[in-house]
This record gives sequence, structure tokens and C-alpha cells, in this order.
Amino acid sequence: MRLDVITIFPEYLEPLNVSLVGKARARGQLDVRVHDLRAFTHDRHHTVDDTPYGGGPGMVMKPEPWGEALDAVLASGEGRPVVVVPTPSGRPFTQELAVELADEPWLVFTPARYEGIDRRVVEEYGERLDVRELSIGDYVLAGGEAPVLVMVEAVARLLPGVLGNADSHRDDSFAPGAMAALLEGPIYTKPPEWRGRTVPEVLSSGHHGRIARWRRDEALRRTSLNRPDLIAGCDPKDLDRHDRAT
Ligand code: 6GU
Repeated sequence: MRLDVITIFPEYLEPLNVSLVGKARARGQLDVRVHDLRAFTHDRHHTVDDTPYGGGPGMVMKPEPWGEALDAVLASGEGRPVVVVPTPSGRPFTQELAVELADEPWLVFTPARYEGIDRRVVEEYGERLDVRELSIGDYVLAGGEAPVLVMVEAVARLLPGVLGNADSHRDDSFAPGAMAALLEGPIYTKPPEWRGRTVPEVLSSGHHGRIARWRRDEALRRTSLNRPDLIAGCDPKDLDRHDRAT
């Protein structure tokens, strides 16, 4: 998979060299290219922003540098990428969307600073490309770079061969399937006792049926505590007769 990121803070994307994404890059499974938006300006001050039409606080990113940068990135590859525009005004980025984006051969991210990018950029490229305005949650960040890190990590770990174990994301919270819409319950490892705290006995019982039941009960308990909205949105058919309200 190829990923391009156009930003005025290329150094903000340094974490893409670390851990899972960094290793996927080193192995050649991810081709990540970070571009400095200011390289696509022509004035002495490398201006990327200007005052908003209609007045109001803050600054707006000018369309010309984005147009030049996107044209250069598009011309450097084959076919049409999906363009992801991070913005708190976008649709929610979900696990379902991560799965969908993980199937794409090429993603281009356009994280903005200031109040955002001149609307005409999304209009212009939206006529030719699949442009997705996406938000990572109901809070406002100072720029789209951190959301790009979030979205790239969510997508990259789904690529074949990136997470050592192909089963690792089967039971993810939010993964489609048997545990659909339930959060994962608590997990334990050795030692069997730590500061007087023991591991739930059932987990050492070797009884796979009882373990599965216990895990589902804990998942239901944690979900009703932390995300009651997910229980409310649950298809009753996905709850079995042993599932109890907690
Ligand atoms: Cl994608 N961008 C910014 N600036 N703030 C956000 C966001 C994105 N998602 C949630 N808050």
C-alpha cells in the first residue's frame, strides 16, 4: 500500500518510522511519502494561509499550494488514490472505515492547520477522486496530523502480514463478527499472583466453553459500563440466552 501525506509539519509524521508502521515500511509493505506543503508555494515567505472571506477568527489554508501539491502527488503514481481530508467536520472514522481503506492500494492524506482548507479544494478533487472528509472524534485538535497518525495506524495493522498473527484482530473491540459491538474484556498474564491479586480461576481451568462464556460476560459488563450506546445498538439476535444484563 502507498500512503502520501501533505503537511506543513513533515516532522509531525516522524512516528510513522516507529513500531508497527515503521517495520511495515522497512519490510516494503508500506510505501510512505511525506511532502512539505510549503515546497508548493512560490512567494518568499512560503505563505499557505490567508484571512477568511466573510470575516471571522483564524486563517484559512489557500487553495493554490494544495492544488499544486495534490497534482504533483497524483502525477507521481498510477491510478487514482482515495484522498482522506482530516477535519472535525467530517464523518466519523470507524473500524469499518479502516477495514475499507485497508483494501485500497493508495491513500493520500491532507492534514490542515488553522481553520481548515479553502472549500474549493475538496470540490475540485471530489469531481475526479474519492475524497473522504473524516473526523477521529468529537473534540477539536489544532491540526490534522495527529488524526493522520491515528488513521494510518488503524489501517496499517489490518494489512496482510503487518500484524504477525492473522487472528490478532479477529477479537478486536469493534471487529465485525461474533463479538460485534462489544468491547474486549480484561486480560491477564503471568505471574499467577501479583501484589496479592490473583488471576480469575476460570482462565486456568482449561475448560474452553467456560472461558468463552466468562469472556463474553466480561465483555458485556465492560461494554454496558463504558459504552451503553453499543448495547442499545446491539441486534437482539446477537445476544444469546446466557447473556445477562450487568
Ligand atoms: Cl480529523 N482534525 C482536527 N483538527 N480535529 C479533530 C479531528 C480532525 N478529528 C477530531 N478532532
